[in-house]
Amino acid sequence: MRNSALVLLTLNEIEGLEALWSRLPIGEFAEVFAVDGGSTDGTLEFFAARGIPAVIQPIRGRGVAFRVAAEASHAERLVFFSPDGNEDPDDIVRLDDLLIGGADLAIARRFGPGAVNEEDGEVLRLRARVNDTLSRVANGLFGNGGPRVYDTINGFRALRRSALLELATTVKRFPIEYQITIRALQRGWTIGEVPTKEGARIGGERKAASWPVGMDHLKVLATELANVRMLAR
Ligand SMILES: Nc1nc2c(ncn2[C@@H]2O[C@H](COP(=O)(O)OP(=O)(O)O)[C@@H](O)[C@H]2O)c(=O)[nH]1
Ligand SMILES: [Mg+2]
Repeated sequence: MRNSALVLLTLNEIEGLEALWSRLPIGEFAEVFAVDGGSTDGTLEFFAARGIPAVIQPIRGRGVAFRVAAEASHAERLVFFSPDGNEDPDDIVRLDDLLIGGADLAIARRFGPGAVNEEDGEVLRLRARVNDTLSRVANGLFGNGGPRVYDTINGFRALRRSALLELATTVKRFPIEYQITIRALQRGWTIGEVPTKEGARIGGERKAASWPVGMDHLKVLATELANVRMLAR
């Protein structure tokens, strides 16, 4: 069995959970638990019925959830999975394998060769373009000319628990992943990516409204840049 934890991130995802549950590699992981942002749609009852512990966050937000997971787990590695339909359960084990193979951070990438994101085939692909631009900027500013990271933002990712703690992240909400990737790039960590096929949301509601979340990513970019300047002085 893997000395890793499969961490399920949920805020009202009952439809996705019901649809995906049989595809999750539960038996492979030493720990499986949920970090929940305050679900009221039966998500918590779903976990309870299956004996899956759910840690309820004191404050809402995915950034908080990442830190709560690191503190709740005893495993060496953490694989974060959000059961809303966007993420392909087949990639869960692949992400952990990248860490076992030596990567410090493993990301399921929705961009680059062999990958598919939710907006492929649409005309404007606005979200995809913003995502791609944010990734290019992060590589350019923090990558030190190292290998390109195609998807600096996707939440479907894995890293060692000690690494997450060491990064001392501060973001409370969505751009936690962007902060993690930027800090990993700055440190010259090995970042492995697996091409993924992003699926459509299965049910419930999206919590990441594009405009405010996009702005939050820019704020993270600004704070991380300011940190670099401060350290350089
Ligand atoms: N634990 C936890 N999960 C959250 C929170 N907010 C959103 N999520 C989960 O994070 C995943 C991604 O959220 P979503 O709204 O689909 O964002 P998008 O995929 O970027 O559009 C879903 O599984 C949500 O249920 C939160 O505050 N806490
Ligand atoms: Mg989603």
